[in-house]
Amino acid sequence: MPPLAPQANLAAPGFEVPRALPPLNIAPAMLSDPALKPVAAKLRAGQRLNFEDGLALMLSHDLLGLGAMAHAARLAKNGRKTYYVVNRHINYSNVCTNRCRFCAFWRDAGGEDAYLLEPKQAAEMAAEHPNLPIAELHIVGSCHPDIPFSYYLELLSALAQARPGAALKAFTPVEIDHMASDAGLSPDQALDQLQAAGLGAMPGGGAEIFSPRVRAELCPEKTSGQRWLAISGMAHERGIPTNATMLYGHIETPAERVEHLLALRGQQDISGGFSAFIPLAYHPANTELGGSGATSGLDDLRVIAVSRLLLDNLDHIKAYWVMLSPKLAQVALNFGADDLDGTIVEERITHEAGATTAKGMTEAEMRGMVQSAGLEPVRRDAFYNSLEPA
Ligand code: V47
Repeated sequence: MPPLAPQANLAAPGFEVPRALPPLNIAPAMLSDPALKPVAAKLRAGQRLNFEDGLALMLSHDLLGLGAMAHAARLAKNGRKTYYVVNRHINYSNVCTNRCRFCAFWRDAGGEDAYLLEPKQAAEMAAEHPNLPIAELHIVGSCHPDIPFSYYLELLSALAQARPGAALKAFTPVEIDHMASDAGLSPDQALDQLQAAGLGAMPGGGAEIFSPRVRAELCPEKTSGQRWLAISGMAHERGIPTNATMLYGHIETPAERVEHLLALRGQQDISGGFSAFIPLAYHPANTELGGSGATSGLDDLRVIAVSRLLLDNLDHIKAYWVMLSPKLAQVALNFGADDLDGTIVEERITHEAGATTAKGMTEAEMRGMVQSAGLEPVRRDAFYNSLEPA
């Protein structure tokens, strides 16, 4: 199946689409899988990879070969800089009508531990730890069946007041789609109002895998892949940067992964506002879908490496330590990733699904992970501005 066609959005004047990768210096001797050699030749020539190249990468077991190519791409994009953000996650509600089969976070309205935070309660959480230099509030919830649109505006205003120094990175394209349609607004109209209330950036959740086959099986109620891309493009048009994700390690095929990555690349060619890509490793505990266990370390590193190579027009690839474990996330910094995400304080979505990692990390721990990998830690804000002293 060909990649999904990206949605045609107006050019996003606030963003410059990052240039494709420069020619990379990859010695043929680094590769043991013959299928990687033609891909490496294209990378050496500075050519863009296509679907067949992506599939060869995604099927390869030559982890060191993949890592060598992806690390060269990472060094070309970001040098040894390795980003992290002092942030806090706040999940305003877990009541969700989508009932995705891979998700352990959602509850039905009225369920035992269903909750909805009042804007005031969320603001109190944001104001905790006043001495932490929190640069970003990561706000994600659910598709709640009966929240008025005014709630989301009040939530943003309350958070902005409680933590004026922090950017509000809030609401996935799926949540925007849901809240807009409930309120009888178009996503464009909803984004305008949210931006006026303080929305500064958007997280990349809800993308899952764009394949209609997989969505029909795992999350038939959810916003389609095409709409997810289109709403991301609408945010970019307004100068709101967003992230992109891919949930992998469930029922998707290698080809569906590659199609997903190429659809993101196509959208980025048009609207240019994706800041970072975050592969999300499926955690099966407490989900309806279930599954035999966690993703393998080889697959985690392969997805990071292939993402770095295919997404030549995105600047940053995150190794999300919550899902990968800090140890593997540190290794991933040599397999294409240049960002560890954040300090988080309290992660809930992956922990409901069985994550055994800590719920948050200190800045010192994050810097230590980077430094002991021989790389250069850079504290950033939500927009990848460096917050280090010059
Ligand atoms: O949207 C749900 C995924 C996402 C499971 O943009 C699961 O900076 C694994 O999007 N196993 C939320 N994943 C996390 C997310 C995110 C995280 C960190 C940074 C950013 C960013 C975004 O987690 C959901 C869904 O795609 N998810 N259930 C599960 N069982």
